[in-house]
Amino acid sequence: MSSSSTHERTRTGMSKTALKQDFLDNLFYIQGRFREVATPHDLYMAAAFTTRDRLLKRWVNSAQVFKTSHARTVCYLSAEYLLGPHLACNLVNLGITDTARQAGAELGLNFDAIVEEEEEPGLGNGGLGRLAACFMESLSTCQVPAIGYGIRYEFGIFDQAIEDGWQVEKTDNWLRNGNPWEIPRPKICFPVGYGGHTESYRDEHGQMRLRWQPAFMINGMAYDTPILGYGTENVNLLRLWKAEASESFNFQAFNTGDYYGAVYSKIEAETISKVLYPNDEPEIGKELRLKQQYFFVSCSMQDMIRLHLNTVGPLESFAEKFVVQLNDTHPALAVVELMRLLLDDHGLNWEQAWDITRHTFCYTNHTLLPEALETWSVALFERLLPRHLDLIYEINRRFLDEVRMRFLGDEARVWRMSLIAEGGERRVRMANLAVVGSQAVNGVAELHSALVKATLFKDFAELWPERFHNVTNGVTPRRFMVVANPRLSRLITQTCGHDAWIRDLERLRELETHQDDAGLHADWRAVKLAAKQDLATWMQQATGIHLDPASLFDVQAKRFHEYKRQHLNILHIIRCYQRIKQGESQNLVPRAFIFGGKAAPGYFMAKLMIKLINAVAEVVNNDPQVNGWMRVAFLPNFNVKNGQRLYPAADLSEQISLAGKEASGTGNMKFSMNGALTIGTLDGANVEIREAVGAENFFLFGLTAEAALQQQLTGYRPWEYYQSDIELKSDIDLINSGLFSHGDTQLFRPLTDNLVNHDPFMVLADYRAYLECQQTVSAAYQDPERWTRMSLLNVARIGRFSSDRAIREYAEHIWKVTPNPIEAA
Ligand code: GL9
Repeated sequence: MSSSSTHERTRTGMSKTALKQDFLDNLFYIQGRFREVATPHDLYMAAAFTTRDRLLKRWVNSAQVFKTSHARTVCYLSAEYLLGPHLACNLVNLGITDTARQAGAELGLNFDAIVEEEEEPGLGNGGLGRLAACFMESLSTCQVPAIGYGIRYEFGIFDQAIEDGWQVEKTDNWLRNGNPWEIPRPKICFPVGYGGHTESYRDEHGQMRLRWQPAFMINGMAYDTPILGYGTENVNLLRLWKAEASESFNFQAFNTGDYYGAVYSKIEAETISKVLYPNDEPEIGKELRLKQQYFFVSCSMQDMIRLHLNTVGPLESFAEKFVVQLNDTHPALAVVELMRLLLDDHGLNWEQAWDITRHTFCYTNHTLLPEALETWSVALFERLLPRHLDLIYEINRRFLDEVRMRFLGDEARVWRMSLIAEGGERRVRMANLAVVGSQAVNGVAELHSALVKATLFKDFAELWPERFHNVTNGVTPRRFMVVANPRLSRLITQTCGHDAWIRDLERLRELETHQDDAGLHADWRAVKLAAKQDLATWMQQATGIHLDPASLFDVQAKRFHEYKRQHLNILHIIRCYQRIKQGESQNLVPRAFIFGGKAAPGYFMAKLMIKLINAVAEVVNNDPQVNGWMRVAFLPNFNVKNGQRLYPAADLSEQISLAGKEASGTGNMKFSMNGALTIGTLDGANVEIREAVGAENFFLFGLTAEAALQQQLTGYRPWEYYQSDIELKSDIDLINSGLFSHGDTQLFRPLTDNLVNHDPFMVLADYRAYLECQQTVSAAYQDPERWTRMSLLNVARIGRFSSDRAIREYAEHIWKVTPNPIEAA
């Protein structure tokens, strides 16, 4: 047998022998090491390459089939992908986790330690970026041809350290040790312009046309990461762009002797994909962010056009080949960029170009918070993207004519719907641009989508009711159940007698027939206890805090934001503390209160909440009088990897945002899938989770979105709650007393003053209901049989919240694409 065919066989073979052989080969030929001197990182790299070799074949095969079959393709445009570690998920999706574990054992390696070694690509802030990552995995699993486009940030979301109770941000240098999952494509590279001016000229037919003369150009180079589906040969592509200096530009400076100028322009070009912007920071003046958005959108649209011309041909059919999903407004410039490319570079006329553009895009809205709705100043646009501003004006002119015709004399409506906000500094409204340029607009949970139509886009929904949809979010059970919680997954498979639930999550419902099985209850509790022990061990080592696995693990893990109301949770903790101190512990159960989450570096209130949690933790954890009853712990650096430790160990999931503010939430789904019960408001997807799992298996409290709005309209007076509820008053006063701040009575004043005087998210209005609901939680936990049954039913009925279901809904109602199964090559 020739050596090349042997090589071929081992490199793609799924047998244990092949894995072992290939692992040692990769260790030697890629890392330049042998077993005895290899570092943990070397071992991880060898394992990653061994896994990658096995998915490349499927990937190349998929790409070939999609190319020749001219398959309709979904392009997902997202400024963020919060991917999480690849290795464990790729092994699961290849179906070789057990084989790999055995192969490792035979080589004397610790499989879990190797998996643990991977540094995750944190190319997103939170829910929105993680959703994009779940969707990419489900697109492959559901066999929908897709490309995810985004930015290859050199620095992802910062790493969070806790120092003296405060959040400290550290740069995330995730590429430092190399990234084995990506393949650089130096030949897939597009020029992107900025600045300059537009000029008119006469084309070959004597027609007057406009074109853009940018002041400077940079290049975007593609880095491809294969995204495997579960139990399918389909592999899709995540294509991330890295900014590089364009060489011709460099040379110009170089030739005139300006060496430093040439180098400087290179550095400046490369800053465009340097760093991910944290959320919840004022956009004002973030010129680099607009540059980033245009950068990746331009590369992506140029790439689609290249692919179309190479495969299908004439651009008239572009919208049949591609459907482009805009993940929030961050990529909304794609609408304008496609117009520019079709008009200026490819010679189409306005009607043709607009018809194609309008049928290409769809837009997902992820938030109603006014401060998160993007606008960019017209002045900045003019300076950076003058041609695009012209096009936006023209799109707006034609659009507003349509509005005027439909709603005669309603100039107030025209004013509200315009793509340009007038009065004060003129600004481009990216959300309005996204709606005007899309054939479909959706929210991310039923309540949110209804509010989108009734409030944010009311005028647009009146003009184009058929454009508005709902697709409730989902998460991938492969990562958040199979990989994160192998014990629970095994128990489910054993109980159901199959593992088909992993691909068809509705089949978890089969667990319902076992809901009263005492043996299963015992196993269910043992699985939860083991996960809690794992987390306790990890927390002890990471924070020095001891958690008792027998206590109720009460977890709130998500970004820090006032609307998510971590402070409501803290007020409850302080109430428990005071009750125990006063000898009123009869209705309590021992609890571990666990928090995780990052605050935007510039968001003072959110950072103060983190400090308050750690301050309360310090007092509570060092008070022997309460220690048998409660612990408070902050898990540092909540990211995908740490999330995977947290979800399986939670008994109680805190989803306590003010109703109407959380568009969907996705952590709520991850906790439920792992058997945690939810304490929550009627907000976002909580509403649908409660409907699915049954009201009797969900701890509901708080104002409805409607009641909250009503109360704010008629005048909400938080101080009245403060004055009339003595427990509430005493909890807030205890913070102000300096007990948690070594006598500093001022430290937390910004928080407490804001609560008492403004309380924009109605913490005080929901305080009493929250406390009462927490009492019903404690009572339920005291009955283990009942609790276990509730937990089991949460898992049994959570199937709807798989991202596979979400993707199928997008495919059918929004994208009009059908699955394209790939045969094994
Ligand atoms: C968010 C919403 O706030 C969440 O409720 C929603 O679940 C996700 C995904 O649809 O999108 N929108 C948003 O800007 N973020 C979300 O989590 N923020 C971050 O990603 C930090």
